[in-house]
Amino acid sequence: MIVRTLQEAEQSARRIVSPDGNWESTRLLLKDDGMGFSFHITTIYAGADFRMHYQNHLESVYCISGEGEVETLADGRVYPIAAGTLYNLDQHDEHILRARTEMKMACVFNPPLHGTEVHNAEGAYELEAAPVPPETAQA
Ligand code: 9YT
Repeated sequence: MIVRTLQEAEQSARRIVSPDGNWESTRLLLKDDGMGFSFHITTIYAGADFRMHYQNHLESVYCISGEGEVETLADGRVYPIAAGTLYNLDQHDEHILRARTEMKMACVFNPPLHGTEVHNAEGAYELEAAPVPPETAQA
């Protein structure tokens, strides 16, 4: 069994701060855990407004707290986000995420992330990113 706490993981290299200043994410489960998905607690900072396009991954995002919206670029639909909302990028949907307040999200990625990924110019994660630093493996 694998047991971790967010509090401990936040103090380790599992916590990734996005260079674009829009979000940070603590990756509680990663590829090397062997679950077939990764699981993250992500904070989207208030006022963030940015585009993503996960061409290589499927993602489910559950809002724990905060308020915002997500827009799918293919059809221009805008979906409000509040505590309890789950959105799923089942079509590798290109989208814009807007945070009216800080939002806490639980995110699941398939295939799982390695751990150190940040968005590339397309708003995607490369499929083969750098492996997790050894010190995180024990966290
Ligand atoms: C909601 C979302 O996709 N935010 C970007 C960060 C991502 N969830 C991650 O890497 O944990």
